[in-house]
Amino acid sequence: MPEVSVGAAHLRLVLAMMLELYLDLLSQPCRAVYIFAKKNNIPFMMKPVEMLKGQHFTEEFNKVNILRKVPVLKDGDFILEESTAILLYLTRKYNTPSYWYPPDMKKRARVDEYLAWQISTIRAGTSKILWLKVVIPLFVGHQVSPEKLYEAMEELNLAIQKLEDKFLQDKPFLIGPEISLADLVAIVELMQPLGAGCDILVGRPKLQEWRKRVELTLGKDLFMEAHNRILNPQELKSIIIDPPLKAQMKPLLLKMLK
Ligand SMILES: N[C@@H](CCC(=O)N[C@@H](CS)C(=O)NCC(=O)O)C(=O)O
Repeated sequence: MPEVSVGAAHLRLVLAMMLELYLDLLSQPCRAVYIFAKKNNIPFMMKPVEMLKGQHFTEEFNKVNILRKVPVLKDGDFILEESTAILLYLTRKYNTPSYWYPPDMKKRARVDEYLAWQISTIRAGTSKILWLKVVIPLFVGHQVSPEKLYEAMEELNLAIQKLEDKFLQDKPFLIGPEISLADLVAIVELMQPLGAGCDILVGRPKLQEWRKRVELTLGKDLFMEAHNRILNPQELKSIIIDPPLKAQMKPLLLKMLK
């Protein structure tokens, strides 16, 4: 009997000390954190937060992150937001292989450069396509005009061209011969428009080869597991948006579409 209670107490302690990751795998930064933790065998407890069901607006989640965004890492009483900060924290805490964030000052600076650059370019663009084609229609009840979509695609294409010309060039990965955080953060973004049925790498053989290399290096099974939901447009289109969230967002989105 005592053994059982010691075991249970130990289990409670282990669970209480376990890293928690609040994630919605429809979100690109969440997928980057998820893939990184899994690929590096970092033990964590998954705390799913379904944004389209408004779970990021609950009181419970507000206690974790007043910014009401995912991903969030909770390590004991330490709470961290922002996917890139989370990825860097995990590389340091778990001493992950150095190729993710190379110690060489200039290579590291290149990873930093990509992580900073992508926020207002690739990330902004890929999110827009999925929102315009799939998410906004779920909220407002009709399709978005083709002109809006065209504009968003043009903007994203410019960013992708820069990704190829400035970052990838003729290298196997964005920073050099090995995968790094830059590739992980880039690939999850470029997968996002696929959820809307748009393969934005069509006609870009160099980036297509790079995508295959990154997928293989991360592991096909893990990659597919993380992207399972986003690659299922039918499921996405049938999601029922949380009614209060819909009421709150619809007027804002309609205004944005004008
Ligand atoms: N820069 C942040 C972005 C976080 C973010 O925008 N998360 C989105 C999901 S991709 C979110 O939680 N959106 C909910 C909302 O804005 O209401 C990061 O990289 O972690």
